[in-house]
Amino acid sequence: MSSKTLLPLMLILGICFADDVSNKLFPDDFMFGTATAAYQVEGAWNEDGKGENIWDNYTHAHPDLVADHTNGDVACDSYHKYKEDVALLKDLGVQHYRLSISWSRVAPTGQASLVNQPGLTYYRNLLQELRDNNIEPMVTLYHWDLPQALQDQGGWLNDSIVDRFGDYARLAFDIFGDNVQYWFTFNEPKQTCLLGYEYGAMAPGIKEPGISSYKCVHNVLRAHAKAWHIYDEEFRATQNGKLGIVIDSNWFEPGSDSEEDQTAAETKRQFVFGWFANAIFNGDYPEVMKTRIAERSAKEGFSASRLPEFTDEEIAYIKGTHDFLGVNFYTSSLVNATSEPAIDTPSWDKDGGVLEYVSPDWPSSASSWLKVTPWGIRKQLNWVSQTYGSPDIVITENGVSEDGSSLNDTIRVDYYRDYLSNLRDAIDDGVKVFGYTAWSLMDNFEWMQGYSEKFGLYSVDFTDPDRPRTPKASVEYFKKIISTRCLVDTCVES
Ligand code: GBH
Repeated sequence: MSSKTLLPLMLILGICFADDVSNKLFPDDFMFGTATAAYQVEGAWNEDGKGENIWDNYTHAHPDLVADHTNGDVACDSYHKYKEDVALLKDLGVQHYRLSISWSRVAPTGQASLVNQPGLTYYRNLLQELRDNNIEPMVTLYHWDLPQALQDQGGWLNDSIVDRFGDYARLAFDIFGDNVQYWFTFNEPKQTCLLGYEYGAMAPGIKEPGISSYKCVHNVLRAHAKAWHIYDEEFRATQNGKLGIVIDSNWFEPGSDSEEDQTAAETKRQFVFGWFANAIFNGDYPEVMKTRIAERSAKEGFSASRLPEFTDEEIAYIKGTHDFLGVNFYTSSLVNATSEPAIDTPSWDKDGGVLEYVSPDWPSSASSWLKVTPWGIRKQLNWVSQTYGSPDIVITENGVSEDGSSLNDTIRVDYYRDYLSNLRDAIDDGVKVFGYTAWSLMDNFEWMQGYSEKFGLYSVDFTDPDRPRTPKASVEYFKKIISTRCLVDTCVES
């Protein structure tokens, strides 16, 4: 093609695609980072005194349930390669790194008075290495890997776990807090309780729909509040950090403009996001959850609502237990009103009572659940901001999967560009979002999908005992975004 025909073509393509991307600079103090989680990257599952956790137990007992029959025994071997990981972060130029602490590595049975020194040393070293490289750690206390000994006592269904978690949080603040300014109690508690106790689709694999997931969340919220108060009363004055929770949700877009579908979408948002956020910001479960679950429980013949109640004292204790908010955002769904589900066996889905689906027009990824909907992050951020009084928000996870067939991961480059562009628009909308965390630094153990779905900026060779990391094309792009604070070739001041 001659340059005469090529140039207009490039201009047209440029207008169609590039112009949609924000050309506004990100604020100077905006934080870019990447994330991982302990069980997904560390490996060393039984080394140096680490205790067994529910993911060790579940994957060893049921290899058939994991897509490629793998587990996190070795994973990315970050337990031994953490200095290399920090070097990658340094090279990316990130402001922060989000990691999680493996509870059973620091307290093998879950009981904080029985610590495992090498486990404490590992995280102290990792946090120091980050500090030495000017990378701000964001630390999650619980990214799904409960000590098995606590699961054997009922896990999140046993009320005593609230104190166990509080003790563990205190230990973490005490030992690591001098190096941590951003704490998260729980990562995606919805997944802990729905996949773990409602659908039985993840560890610990309990399937008691409509009952145990509510009980699980009840204790998770109490445990979150306990950790926040411990931090507030015992550590804030000296450590001066912030503590929040990470909530995940799709953006729920009404399937039509009808009043019914708009209400249905809002109901779904409350059942997913409000379940946690309404409690933490306002002290209690959303009205629509309380009403619907009480009504359905009565019709099902329960003498009380399947949704547990907080006492007035608990409401006062839980309300306001946030210094900021972590939001994991990946994708969107459409929601329509539908006829009331039949009264038979209870479930969280029937309690919500709406119809959720995706548009066939939305581009796919390597994960069945993840459709590429960049516009959704702007809507989600605006909704969260408006619903919960304009909190400080950090996107704690956002990313997309591919199958690992090419290091030229254009799907990820486009995904980051388009989602970040919408995030930049949300800043103009007035949302106080101060950071963005790409999931993930590197390919890792993607839970029930094993190593088959790749979310990493870096590829990891899981057949090589050294687990070498290789940059994908998205590394160059993410570096450029971080160094220029700009998504396109040239940006304007905001
Ligand atoms: C996050 O979960 C997690 O925090 C992180 O650990 C994980 O690696 C990352 O996202 C990528 O998945 O297969 O249809 O049963 C995001 C929420 C919960 C979405 C589990 C996928 C399984 C849906 N994920 N869910 S399905």
